[in-house]
Amino acid sequence: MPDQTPSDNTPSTPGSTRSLRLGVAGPVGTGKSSLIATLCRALSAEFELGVITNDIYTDEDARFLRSEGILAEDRIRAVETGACPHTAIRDDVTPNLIAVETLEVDYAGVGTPLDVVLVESGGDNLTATFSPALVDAQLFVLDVAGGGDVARKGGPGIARADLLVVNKTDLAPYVGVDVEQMVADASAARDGRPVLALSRTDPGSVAALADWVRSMLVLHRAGAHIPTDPGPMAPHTHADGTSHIHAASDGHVHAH
Ligand SMILES: Nc1nc2c(ncn2[C@@H]2O[C@H](COP(=O)(O)OP(=O)(O)OP(=O)(O)O)[C@@H](O)[C@H]2O)c(=O)[nH]1
Ligand SMILES: [Mg+2]
Repeated sequence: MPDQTPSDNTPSTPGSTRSLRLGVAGPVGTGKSSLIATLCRALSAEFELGVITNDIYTDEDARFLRSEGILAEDRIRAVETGACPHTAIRDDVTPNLIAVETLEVDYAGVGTPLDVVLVESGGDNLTATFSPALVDAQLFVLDVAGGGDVARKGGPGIARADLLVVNKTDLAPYVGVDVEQMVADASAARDGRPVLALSRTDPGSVAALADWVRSMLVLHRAGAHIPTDPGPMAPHTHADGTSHIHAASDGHVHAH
């Protein structure tokens, strides 16, 4: 286990070979695992990749990704959070950080240091974002099936993730969503930060996603990307009746 000093997740310095740790967050079922599978398919010949999945009670996402057969099974590891997804990606990132570092150390040890580690959050609501202590950059994934107005609802992931993905655009005609309008609404909420309309069935959009990862890796390796915090989460209630109050400091109180 490497030293876990506070400086461990500071921006990489030029020449650093530490992997780019890339978070993928967003509401349940918006296509996070599928997006990771698509990215692995697009980039695995070019880069050494690893994946950490987060599920509350199972390793279902890791199983799905392994079943896709794109990466060696051992490159895909599951963290069973046992708690709300945002707890594991934001409030106490230790199990995830250990999983990422162990994966990195294991592959560096056999001479194939990882270039990118993708970390999938458990599906949550619009409020969950990664701590910059865990990932260098993060994508927030919405889908058209969640409704064209979701992009207008805001929240830290929509407003300030490094990339906002509007996923499953192939479904737009079936759910009556105007993708251009949804992207325009999202862009307006993001102050110029990038928005990508994506469908795994649209090769052009997949290529654009892969290009975004490549450019992020270049910035990371040059020490030119500073991980930023999309911001604290709003108080919110889960469907099972549990609620959480998050202070601006990110400390949070379990009210159930
Ligand atoms: N039509 C279409 N369906 C998609 C696309 N991407 C994902 N899906 C489907 O959307 C469903 C959910 O996809 P997942 O990748 O499991 O979503 P997720 O966000 O990882 O889900 P959780 O981890 O449970 O939150 C699956 O049935 C996918 O096949 C897409 O581009 N187009
Ligand atoms: Mg998933």
